[in-house]
Amino acid sequence: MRGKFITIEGTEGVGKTTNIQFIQNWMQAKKLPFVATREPGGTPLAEQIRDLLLSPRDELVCDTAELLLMFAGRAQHLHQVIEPSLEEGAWVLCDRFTDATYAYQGAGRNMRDDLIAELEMIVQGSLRPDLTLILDIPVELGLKRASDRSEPDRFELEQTEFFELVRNGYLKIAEQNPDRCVVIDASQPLADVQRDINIALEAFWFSSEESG
Ligand code: T5A
Repeated sequence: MRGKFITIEGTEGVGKTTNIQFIQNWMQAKKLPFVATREPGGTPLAEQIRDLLLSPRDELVCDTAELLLMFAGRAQHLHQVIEPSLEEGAWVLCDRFTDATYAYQGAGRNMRDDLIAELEMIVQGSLRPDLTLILDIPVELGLKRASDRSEPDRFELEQTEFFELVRNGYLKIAEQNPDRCVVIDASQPLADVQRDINIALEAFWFSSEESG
């Protein structure tokens, strides 16, 4: 049976990396075969593209170049990791996917959604995540957590207003896709965030089992 595709999303410092380990533990407890991966990245080529995208640089990266690099890495990642894993019956847990493109390049950089949708169709066809956990947090708190943890990457150098647009972009995606998206209040203490993630995973598991 084909595996399930779960993505985890949110603005900077929202706690994706921290909670991915928790979700992996949940999958292990369910004895599910799974692959944990990330975007941008997930293959050697796509990781090189990630470095190009995240390294701070003097040259201003134009929006179209940024968008196309995101999808170039995604095409390789899908071809080499995501599709074959799902096909073999493994669950795929991905730290960010195309919702990040709608949120960052679409809402954040003001690129047209129909243009992103066209690239999405070319690169993914009909593939979409089965479940998306959107960790939501006030922008300032997320940026504070991210800056306490490490040096800023090229995106983290953006102004607060940019991340407000990104956050609203994610909330709009959640509103438009209630069947697959669950918004989690990530400003709570970690134990409470993980309790809510567990509830979402169990509900998804139950409905997957029901539908066979
Ligand atoms: N991007 C990506 C696009 O623009 N378009 C796209 O299509 C894609 C795929 C990728 C960048 O690329 C952009 C978006 C991003 O800017 P990334 O590394 O995936 O970069 O994203 P980041 O948000 O930068 O990821 P981070 O690793 O910085 O943040 P996380 O993983 O969300 O946060 P995490 O888990 O490292 O937590 C941050 C700190 O907070 C603490 C943790 O211990 C850690 O110190 N923390 C908590 N503290 C208190 N209470 C809680 N509940 C906490 N949860 C975590």
